[in-house]
Amino acid sequence: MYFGKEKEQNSDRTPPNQRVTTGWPVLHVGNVPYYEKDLSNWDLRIGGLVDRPTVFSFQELLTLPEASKKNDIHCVTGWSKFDNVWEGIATRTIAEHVGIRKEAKFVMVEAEEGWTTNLPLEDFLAETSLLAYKHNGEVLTPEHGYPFRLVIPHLYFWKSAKWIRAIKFRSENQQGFWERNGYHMYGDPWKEQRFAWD
Ligand SMILES: Nc1nc2c(c(=O)[nH]1)N[C@H]1C(S)=C(S)[C@@H](COP(=O)(O)O)O[C@H]1N2
Ligand SMILES: [Mo]
Repeated sequence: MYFGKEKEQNSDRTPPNQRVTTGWPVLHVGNVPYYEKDLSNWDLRIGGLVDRPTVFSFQELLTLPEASKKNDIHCVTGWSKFDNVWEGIATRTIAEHVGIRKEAKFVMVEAEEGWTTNLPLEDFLAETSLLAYKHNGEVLTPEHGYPFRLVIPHLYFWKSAKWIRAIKFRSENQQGFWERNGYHMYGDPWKEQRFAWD
């Protein structure tokens, strides 16, 4: 792995004990999912505490207004990657579409093979959060989350679920996959909230 220059390591863009990489490591548990070319076997379910539970096909999602955002990402294993340009759909657009009820305070994100992660609603709805299908101008590769992944850049990157299949709005904060396995419920890289006890 190539690490960036000393100058970047010390910049105020790098959270504590992170190192900048120009590559893009692939990290996940389980298998990279296989989809039919036309994505007819893929959908995204939005439910829980919403007024209009919705099942989006891939084509239906692409009819929503597009968003593009540039940000830095920080993996809990210690690498950070700067200036990622993502194209996709703002999480706020999804929220407006389904109508989030006021009892909703947390989000559970479900991916292929039952992988999950949780975060507060406020963070899901941050101006910087989106559902991405392109990175730096290219459609996401299968390894990086094709067709859609969540991107929540202000939290450690494990909150940015690849291969998302459902988003559920909840009144309680429940643990996702890594959160059950010792990772922090929130995961702020600037406060080094890596593990449950941090
Ligand atoms: N579905 C799914 N999403 C996931 C994971 C996973 O295991 N399954 N791992 C997370 C972790 S720990 C990290 S660091 C990032 C890595 O994304 P990348 O492989 O595109 O760098 O994906 C996150 N999203
Ligand atoms: Mo990670």
